[in-house]
Amino acid sequence: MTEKGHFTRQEILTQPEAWAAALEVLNGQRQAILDFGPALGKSVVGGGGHPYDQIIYTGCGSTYYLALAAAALTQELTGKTSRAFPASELWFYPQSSYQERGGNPNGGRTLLVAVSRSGETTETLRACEAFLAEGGGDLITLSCYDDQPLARMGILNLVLPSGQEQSVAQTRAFSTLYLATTALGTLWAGRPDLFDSLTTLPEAARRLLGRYAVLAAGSGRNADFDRFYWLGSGSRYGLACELSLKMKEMSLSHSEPFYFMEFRHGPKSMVTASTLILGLVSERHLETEMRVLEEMKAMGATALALGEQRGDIVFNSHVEEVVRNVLYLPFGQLLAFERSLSKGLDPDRPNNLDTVVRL
Ligand code: F1P
Repeated sequence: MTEKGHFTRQEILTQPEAWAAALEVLNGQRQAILDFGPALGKSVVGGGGHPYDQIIYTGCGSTYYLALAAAALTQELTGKTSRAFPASELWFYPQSSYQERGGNPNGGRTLLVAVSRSGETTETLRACEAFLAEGGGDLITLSCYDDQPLARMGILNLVLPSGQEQSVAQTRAFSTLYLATTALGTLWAGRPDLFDSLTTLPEAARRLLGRYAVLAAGSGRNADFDRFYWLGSGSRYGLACELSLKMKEMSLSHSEPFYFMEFRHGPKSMVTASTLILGLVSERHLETEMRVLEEMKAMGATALALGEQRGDIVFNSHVEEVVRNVLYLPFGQLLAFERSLSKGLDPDRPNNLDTVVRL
């Protein structure tokens, strides 16, 4: 029998190598990705030559949160309207996302990007099937297994085997797939310089994992904490959702995500001396976000800020703000992992969960 958390630990710690391998795959697919060029207002593949109206990202659970983060980032990078829906919502309510009134008579104007670690989650497959049957537009898939159905459904299927995992809760798969959506955004934005800068992120993550492992263990194992709040705005909100889910799944703790400033509009009533707040702070709104954390500390909470230059977990990546988000993930994953172990749980096997949800 393997020790508790054996796989999750390994998957968290090998993220730098997984990211580097994924970036190589994506670099090899650079032209195929550029061919979609939605930011340039053209669809040269499949879509009849007209521009896409929107990009939709979809997934389930972790990969839905990934979709949220990716959509915000893609719109920020490219200016193209980008949204995220859970795959089940896309499947059940196409009229709320891509379906035009009276069908899609002129061919779809949506570029759908479906993300799934396994490539076999039923809701994601059904959403994609319905989208294609409806003529909703073009489909790109992002997954980790080339022998699963999703990897055969798109007009472009990007497979990143370095994200594959043994654990139920996603860590390495999530960050690797998320980094891939960041890479797509840089290329569609016509920013090859930003794409190239992504290759420095694995080393930055290696440094972070080394430098902050002790802080993650100390905070994660602190039994005084009984509630966790993850604050992140813009493209960081989806990541706050994912890290909060990690805390729930792995450690069965009370954990919730919020847009940074929204926390002050009600949720802060939950703050006590046993609260740990994790702030995914930006550079752009650093002062305002730091003030929120200070205010919560004055109410008795403990707060940790994660950010590029100032805070408790400092990236020092020197990569442009818009593409460095993936660095927020490793510390939060470690925190959840450590709390799980300290409660005697097995992070590899969260309660009631399966690796793949099938209907
Ligand atoms: C997503 C998913 C999550 C779940 C768990 C396992 O699957 O099922 O919904 O929370 O983390 O993965 P996938 O479509 O990304 O394989």
